[in-house]
Amino acid sequence: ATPYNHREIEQKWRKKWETDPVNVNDGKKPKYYCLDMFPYPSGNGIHVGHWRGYVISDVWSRYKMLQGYYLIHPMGWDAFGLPAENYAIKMGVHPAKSTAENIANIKRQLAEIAAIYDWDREVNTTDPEFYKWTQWIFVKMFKEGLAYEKEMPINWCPSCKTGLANEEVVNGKCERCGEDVTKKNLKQWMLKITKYAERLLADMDQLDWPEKVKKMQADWIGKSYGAEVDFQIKDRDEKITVYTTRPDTLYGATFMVLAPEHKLASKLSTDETKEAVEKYIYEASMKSNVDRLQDKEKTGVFTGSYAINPLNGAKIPIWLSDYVLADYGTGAIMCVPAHDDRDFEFATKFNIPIIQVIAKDGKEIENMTEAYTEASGIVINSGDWNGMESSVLKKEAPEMIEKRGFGKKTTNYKLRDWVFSRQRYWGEPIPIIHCDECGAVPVPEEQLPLLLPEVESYQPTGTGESPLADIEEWVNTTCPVCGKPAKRETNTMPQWAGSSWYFLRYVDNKNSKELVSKENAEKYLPVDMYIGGVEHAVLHLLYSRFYTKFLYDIGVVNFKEPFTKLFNQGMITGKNGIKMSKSKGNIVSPDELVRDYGCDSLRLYELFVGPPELDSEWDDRGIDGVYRFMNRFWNLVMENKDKNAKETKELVKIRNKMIYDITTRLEAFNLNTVVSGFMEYNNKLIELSKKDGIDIKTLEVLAILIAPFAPHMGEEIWQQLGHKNSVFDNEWPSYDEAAMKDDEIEIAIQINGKTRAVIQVAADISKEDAIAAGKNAVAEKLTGTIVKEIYVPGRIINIVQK
Ligand code: ANZ
Ligand code: ZN
Repeated sequence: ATPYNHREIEQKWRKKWETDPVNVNDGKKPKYYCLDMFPYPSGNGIHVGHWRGYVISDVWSRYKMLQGYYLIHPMGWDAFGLPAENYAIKMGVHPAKSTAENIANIKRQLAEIAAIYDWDREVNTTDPEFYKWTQWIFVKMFKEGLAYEKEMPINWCPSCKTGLANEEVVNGKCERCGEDVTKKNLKQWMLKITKYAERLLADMDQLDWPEKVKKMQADWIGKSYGAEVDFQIKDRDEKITVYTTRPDTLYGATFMVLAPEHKLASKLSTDETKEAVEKYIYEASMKSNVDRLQDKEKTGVFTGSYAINPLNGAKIPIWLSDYVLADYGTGAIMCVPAHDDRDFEFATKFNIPIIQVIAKDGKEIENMTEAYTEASGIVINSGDWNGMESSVLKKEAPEMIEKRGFGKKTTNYKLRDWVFSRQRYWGEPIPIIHCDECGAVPVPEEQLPLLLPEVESYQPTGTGESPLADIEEWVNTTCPVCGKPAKRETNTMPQWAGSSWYFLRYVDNKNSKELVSKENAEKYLPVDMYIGGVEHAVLHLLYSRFYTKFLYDIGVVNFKEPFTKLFNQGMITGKNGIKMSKSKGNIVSPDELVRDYGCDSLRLYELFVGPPELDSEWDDRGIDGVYRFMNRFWNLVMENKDKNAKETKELVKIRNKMIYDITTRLEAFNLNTVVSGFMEYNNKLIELSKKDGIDIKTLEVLAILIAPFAPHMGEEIWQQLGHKNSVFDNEWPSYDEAAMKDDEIEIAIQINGKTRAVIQVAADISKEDAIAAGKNAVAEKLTGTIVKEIYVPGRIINIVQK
């Protein structure tokens, strides 16, 4: 028989698919939209790690095609952003040029995966025909009051010289470059994502997403229930309102802390404290939020003023400390050191009394060495609340406080509005014109796209203005409302702007009149399956949901959630779990592997390396095993295709079992075990083939089952079996559970030659399994030492004991 020649076979089918696409829309099939997170076209190209996600989504797509769907499986480019710009600065190449080159290169690399992308649908976020709609959405948001300008201290990356969204600050560092993030006071464009906080939280119920990601989003949105409580300031007219999730601990409040930015912060100082208070306020203004919340020693300053606990009239000192954030809750807290770790630390450091108000079994702790933070316990030292269960009181207290007139029940969200301006060149210009008379006026919709102009220097200025500010003839314009001289906004949008809605554009990418037509949106959206890395859990995945909800609200789409199902693949790492990167020099390129083993083998190996949701270490040598399997698989088909073997009962059984195993593992996304399943069944079939040969039906099923995983192999053996059409014209095979059942036989279990039991076992049971089952059946009679075990296959087990 002809040996397996991956190069010849793969080239042949690649050509054939070009002229004869297998994914056709006949207008009758239901659609299935399987989406990859689109790549950033970096100069490094793609490595075996990137392949993994693309292979997973392609396997899933082809499986859906075999189930009778018309596939939407597009690809595009998330091409605005810092890396291209940084490259431009270094090399003096226009970002548009380097981006185009990188795209061409990656497109060539992607072709090697043989993924069934529909390149007719391609989008590129830097294409004016695309970003016209990115700007259009912004204008719509502006008109709806969701895009607004605000001057405030924002996260600032001194290295990238731009402002950042909260989501882009990871452990106090810039998500892009790793530099420590500082603060800068800037006038910013903001998107009011907070208006959607409740919906973003509630609608997660509908999503078939990994629980981990849902939890990350829920935590980021951070809804909490509690109360606002008013404390009178002693000897003054003003009150301070605090936000607390633990109103049940109100009797234990022994001090109060205000954020240094609180509007009363400096007013509360006295002659003696004034200097220290001012100094403290200034120092806090220089730190970022993350810095302030990180675990390090608490700092603070006493203001000199006191507040009155509204419940018991106790006089408690008011402090300032930067562990209280200005923009959360009310920017002021009541502090209960006995039951909150941060307050405990603070009280211990500054010698403030600690009053326990919740106790396990009602027993007060003599010398507290740490806060008692458990959610349950008996209330003590709390007047008429004494004796209550604290978890009950926690729920009831907000209402009680509201009734008694010194506060109210509230909920809070951690989510903040989205800082949307970037002081960089390579992004979508924000389509706003500033007019002295009319204020901020949007560029009229019919004038979009507002093109990104050419500049002489891409260098970020670091002044808080983007390089666009230097182009006078661009900046100076006229006001679309009053016609007087006006100036263009010079900030650009963040990297996330285009990726927040690109998936909508794929289904109508040439539409010059609408972002997406109603008809296409209804027919092809939303995304059924989204596949990508988990690193975007609170960035891209949250922003996309927000954009989709907004577009739903203004009637552009008729669904509220963009991605029905989400799968996050784990990373492929180098040796010892180290991330693949150019700087570490451990990048494995797919090129030689494809050349030596073929695309199909590499696809299988990408799945075989480990459970797809986990990180897996790459080892080139493993692909040998997969390649051997491919050869054996090929040979099995070649040796049997012309034999016309009979379809025996055994073959029917193994075929059904195989369909069952492959299908259920695939449905469960256990893709590595799908590959090992192929290997096992291949071995079994090779055994059977020696006996009776393999019938055509079983060989055909093999071709169809392997097709989503190794599409060239699938097509070739389908053709070798005498078919003229594509293997993908088939339906995914179904299994017959009745036919899967093993035949059972009876085996007599003897001890010293005497039958003691009869057991039912599978007809093809192994010797070891049979003896184990037999011993188990007569266990209580095996009291001596076993000296011998005799197995008469399929009939008797005789155990000899002394
Ligand atoms: C009293 C108390 C007693 C508190 C206790 C906790 C435990 P989440 O769940 O995150 O919403 N807090 C309120 N506003 C704050 C701010 N701007 N900066 C820092 N901390 C703030 O947490 C709410 C709790 O965090 C509130 O409840 C408040 O401390 C604190 F045994 O009030 B608590
Ligand atoms: Zn005007």
